[in-house]
Amino acid sequence: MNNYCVATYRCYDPKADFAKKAEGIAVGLTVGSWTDLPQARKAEMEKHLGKVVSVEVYESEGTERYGDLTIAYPDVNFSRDIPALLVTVFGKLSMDGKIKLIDLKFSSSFLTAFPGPKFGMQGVRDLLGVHDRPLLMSIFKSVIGHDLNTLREQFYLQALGGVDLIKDDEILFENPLTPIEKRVEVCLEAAREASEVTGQKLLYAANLTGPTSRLAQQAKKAIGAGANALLFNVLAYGYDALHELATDPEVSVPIMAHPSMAGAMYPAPDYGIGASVLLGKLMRLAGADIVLFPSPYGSVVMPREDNMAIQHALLTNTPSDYVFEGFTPSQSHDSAAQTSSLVLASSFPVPSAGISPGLVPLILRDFGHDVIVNAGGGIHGHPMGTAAGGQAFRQAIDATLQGRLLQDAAKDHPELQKAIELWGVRE
Ligand code: 1AE
Repeated sequence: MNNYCVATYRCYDPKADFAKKAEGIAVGLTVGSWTDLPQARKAEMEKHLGKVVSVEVYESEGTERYGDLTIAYPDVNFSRDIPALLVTVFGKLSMDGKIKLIDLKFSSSFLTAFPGPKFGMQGVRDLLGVHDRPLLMSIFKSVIGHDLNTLREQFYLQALGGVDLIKDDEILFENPLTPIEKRVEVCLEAAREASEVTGQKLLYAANLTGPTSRLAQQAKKAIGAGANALLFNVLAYGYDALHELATDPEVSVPIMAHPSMAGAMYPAPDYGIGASVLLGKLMRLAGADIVLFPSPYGSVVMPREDNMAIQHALLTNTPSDYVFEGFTPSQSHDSAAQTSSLVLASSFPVPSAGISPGLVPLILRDFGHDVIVNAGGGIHGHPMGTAAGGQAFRQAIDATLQGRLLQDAAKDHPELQKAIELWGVRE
């Protein structure tokens, strides 16, 4: 029996026969043409033929008519890697009119090529020894053109603020002033010094950059120098580059996926790839332990429903969210779909961009404990300095967990008070 990976597309058209369109995709992206084939050839090609799983048409007054078309693609047509899958299901099709890839499910045999995140959310918490609250991350800012001493100083101040993670800015590339192995050495030295004051552990995600052919070597150089996490601009390199790193046994630290370039792919309603596929399922499948994405609250805004869909894709343990279960219950042959939980570890969600302490109640309302609160400008821009910026966030997180209004908690905490005066509160 064939295994299939399944793609769902949202297709906008005022008049199209969506059933016919779905059939055209199923045939066109697999065997090319079907009706013209002689019977003998049909028998041979049957196992390569795509199948329409479902077609749902939505039309109502005042909204554009669209259809959700779900097509199953036989695994036998493509190798077990994300580039081959994406080119099969959305290669040429991505350029063929108003059509957006909104979901993907995989056969259990395809999934076996993807061990997923090495650490996942639980592993990251274990490394830090923090299990009872959301984590806090700070982003290095304005570090281009600076030397190691300046970097060290900025790192120390961020760490003093009580953050759990510090990440490089994604635009800090390999450079002669602060090469990755030197950065790691000085920053982790500063982390140890700050830890004597805060008593906290800290992960530093150094930005892994350079030509694709040298990424693994760079990662190992950074890890050799003591790196305990890596940042990676996944979409600029491709998911397969992440998959290679995540499955390399010597890349023994969590990998944080940055969403750079995602804005070119997910925001249009009728083109591109849905946010939950782009920044959810495929990131987790390729092995990202931590995934950043724009939040609904800050400066680079993503709709809340997209955020919630990404969160679901990163955290769900329900096999049927990822595994295609077959065409009808009686045909269901995919054993992984019937096991009690998904084998992929979950990836830590990080809604980001323009986050300030006054947004913490909203972030925790939507994401609960299982989130990393992440800020750059909202920490460095604090009127009392960078360390106070981190402290204000920790105070906002503690207050929210205790069910206190930030305005009340701020009476006991000048750092939070100043942050609220500058950026306000949204509850
Ligand atoms: C969506 C990515 C956010 C990010 O990488 C970044 O640098 C945010 O900075 P701030 O918090 O907006 O200053």
